[in-house]
Parts: sequence; structure tokens; C-alpha cells
Amino acid sequence: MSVDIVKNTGGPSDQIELKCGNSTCSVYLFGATIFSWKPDGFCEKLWISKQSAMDGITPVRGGIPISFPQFAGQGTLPSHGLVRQLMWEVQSSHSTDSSATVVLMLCDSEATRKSWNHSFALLYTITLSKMSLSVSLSIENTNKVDAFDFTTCLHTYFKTENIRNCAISGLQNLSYFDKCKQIPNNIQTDELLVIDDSITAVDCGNYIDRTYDNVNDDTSGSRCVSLIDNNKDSSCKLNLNISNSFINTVVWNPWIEGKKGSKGPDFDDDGYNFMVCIEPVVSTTPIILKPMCKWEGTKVMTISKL
Ligand code: TA6
Repeated sequence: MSVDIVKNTGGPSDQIELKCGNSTCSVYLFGATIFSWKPDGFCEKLWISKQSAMDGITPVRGGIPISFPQFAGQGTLPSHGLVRQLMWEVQSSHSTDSSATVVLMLCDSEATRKSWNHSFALLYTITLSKMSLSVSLSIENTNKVDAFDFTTCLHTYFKTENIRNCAISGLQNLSYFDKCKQIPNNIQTDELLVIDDSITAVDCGNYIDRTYDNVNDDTSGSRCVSLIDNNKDSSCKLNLNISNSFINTVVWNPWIEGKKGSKGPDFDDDGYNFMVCIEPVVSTTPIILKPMCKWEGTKVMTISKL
């Protein structure tokens, strides 16, 4: 198993290559954005827009960008906060017989304090095993006096051959805020969420943008949401084990109009066919982090054949 740093890649930054047997995972230091995950025997599992600027300034459109200290437009900062467009550093790396791990780090700087005047240290631990990819975000308030609050997200874009042939399980009976229609307190009655042409786009143009409230399973400390991909070439089941510290799950697909043309110049016009975002999020109730305290959220993605 190995962890390599590849310099001058032509992408937005140097990148980290994790290898575990025939499974691979690639990460840009820019935004600590994981942009490729190819588990042994499967095709690429993360979607990247062909229009993504990759200029080291604009957040990568696809993969797994990180939102912090603000989820989406819930505040005065740019959409999804500050850290998906900053350069992270490698803090450490190691490998064992069955996994390869890199820990990336980002602390506050003069630039971040100009927009958000707080002290923080983020550690992002990425571990590739043969059939799984684990990501863990630790957020520390490094100020000895002041608390801060934050929202956050691991904005995961999954790739599929055709979204119409996919289903998402693990959301039944959960309440959700419908961000497209701005309607709170909906309940998902269906066991499976299928994203297809049967629901027409609503006014805001987004087809589906739901923020689910999770029901904590106190016995295990986590919950499972699954993406079942019934396509021929991308066929698989992806189990997402998400720690309860992420109090929300977001499902997003902009569909035809949501990110077309000037609404999303870095989003392929036909991209909605090939992606869905399933995101562990803290959105509805910000976390208040006391001085010198830490918060941690983890997602383990495990793949299997259908
Ligand atoms: O997580 C879903 C969401 O907040 C959507 O509302 C949508 O706007 C999306 O993220 C993308 O945001 P971005 O700032 O990357 O265009």
C-alpha cells in the first residue's frame, strides 16, 4: 500500500495518490478535494465536471469538496465557506498491509481571518482500503478565549452511468427541508428515493435539494445511507456510514435547468444525468465550538457488487 505526492500535475495543485492493491484514490491539496476513487474491480465512483475550472482559485466542481465554516449560502461568506478554495498541507501519511492513509491540515491565516475572524485547525484524514474509502474531518477551535459556531459538509459528488437507474436507501421516515420549494417538515414515505424524469423541475431550477434531519442511532454512533446503482457498467452498492455528528444528510441533483449555462458555467450541461450528491452535513443547527474544543465527523464509503 502506498501514499505518493505527485507535483506539477496540470490540475489545480500537487496531488496525493493513495494505492491499496488495485484500488486508487487521488486528492488535490487545493481544497483537500478528493477527485477520484477507483475501487478494485469497479469504475470511477466520483463525478467531476469537464467544465471545472481547475485553476487553483475556483473550487473544484465535483469529487468531495469540504464546506467550512459555512454550509451553502447560510451566512455572509462565499457559498460553502472558505476552505474548498484554499491550499492544504500534508500533515502525515502512513500505510499498512491493508490501507493507505494521508492526513491533510489547514489552519487559520491572515487571509481567512479577514473574512472570518476565528482561530481553527482542520485535520482531514483519508484512508483507502481495498473496498472502502474513509474520510474524517476534525475541527478544532484553537482560540483559548472565544467560541465560534460553524456549519459544514463533505459535498460528495457520486458518478453514475445514468442517475435514472439509481436508488438511495436509508432516508425513509426522515423529515426533510425541501430547499427547492422552501418547504420544511416534509416526511419521506418511500423506502427508496429515485431521481428520474417523473418529478418536474421547480421554480428555482433545482430538481432535488433536500436537507434531511437524521435520527440518531445511539447504539452504533452512525447511520447508513446507500446508493444502489443498477446500471450495467457502473453497477454497485455503495454503503455510506455516516457518524451522528453530521446531523443532516443532503441529497442534491440540479437536473436540467439548475446549473445550465450562466447558472453553472463550471457544471456540464448534461452533467445532471451522471451524478448525485449525497452529503453528510451540519446545516440546521450550527455547532458551537468552545475554546480549545474539537468536533469530528466521519464517513466511511464501502462498495460491493449488486
Ligand atoms: O449541497 C447542496 C447545495 O448547497 C445546493 O443547494 C447547490 O447550490 C450546491 O450545493 C452547489 O453549490 P455551489 O456553491 O458549489 O454551486
